[in-house]
Amino acid sequence: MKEKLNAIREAAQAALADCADARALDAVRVKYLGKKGEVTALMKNMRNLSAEERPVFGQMVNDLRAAIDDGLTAARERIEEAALAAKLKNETIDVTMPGEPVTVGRKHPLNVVLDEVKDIFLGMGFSIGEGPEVELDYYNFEALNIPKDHPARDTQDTFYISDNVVLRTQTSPIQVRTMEKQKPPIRIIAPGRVFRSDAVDATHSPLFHQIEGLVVDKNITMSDLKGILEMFAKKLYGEQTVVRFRPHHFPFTEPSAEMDMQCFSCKGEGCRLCKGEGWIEVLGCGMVHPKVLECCGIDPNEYSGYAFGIGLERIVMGRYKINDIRMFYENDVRFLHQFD
Ligand code: 2NL
Repeated sequence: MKEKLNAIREAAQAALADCADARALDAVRVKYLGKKGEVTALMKNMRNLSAEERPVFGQMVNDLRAAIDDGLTAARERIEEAALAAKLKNETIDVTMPGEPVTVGRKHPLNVVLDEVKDIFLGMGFSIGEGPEVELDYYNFEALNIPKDHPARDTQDTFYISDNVVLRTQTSPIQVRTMEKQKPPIRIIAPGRVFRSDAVDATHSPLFHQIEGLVVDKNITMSDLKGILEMFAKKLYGEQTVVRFRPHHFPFTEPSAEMDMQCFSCKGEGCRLCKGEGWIEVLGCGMVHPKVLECCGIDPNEYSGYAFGIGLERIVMGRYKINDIRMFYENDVRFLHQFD
């Protein structure tokens, strides 16, 4: 009998040693200690024994049961420890490994220059105006002394939403709205997107950016305009910058002019960069037309003002030697990553 018990004990211990997981462990428990298990069966056999043998045998079976139970506990602990060790090994973090590289974006070249222009004018006491991109015909044209038959109103140039609603073709409507609401003194710049129904090529895009400026106060003259705009050019292009004003025509200013800067490459001699001109066009400007002031509820006999308009793309292309306007809108990172 004793031999049989020892054989069971050894077989159980061998089976436990082979267990690699909780399921195998439970199978061993069922095989020996379960309702139909081998140890349970031994207990059931006890009734065939004599009264003297019974307690002795009972003790031996109990000892066997306890031994297998201990074996189960020990095997469970071994399996859990091994699982934990494996988990820890897997999850070890090597803090000396290089990290995942993070791709950092850059400021768009249009914004690099726009922010500089804003800083320059903010520094000279201007504030920044905003307004809708979908605009009434009145604010885009009528109030700016652009009559119904003016070529700028041609459907070729303007995106019409309806008879009296357009996509703004310039940012002047921002300034018209400001003059309507606010009494002089007015000193604002109006940067923003503008839209023209142009065929796309290296220098034309149906969407581009303008920065307009407006100053209205008592006794504002052309010399104020020239002083501020020359100062602006020197701050943007450097103190050595030379500018000139050339007569021009805009329907919303009188007199009107264009400001050029002397070519920094040939100093006015004429070279490839300035296409032999010696000068590079920077902006258009003029004294606000009295009709425009009047339209906006400002008395032209009491107040005068000047205004100017800068094409952002054009000055950014000049600065970075970009020869195709489409580059700005294509979002090619090889292009975008070249500017700071
Ligand atoms: C250009 C020329 C210009 C203006 C814009 C303006 C606005 C108001 C009244 C009078 Cl509310 N004028 N704006 C004046 C002169 C020129 O832009 O070549 N822009 C790219």
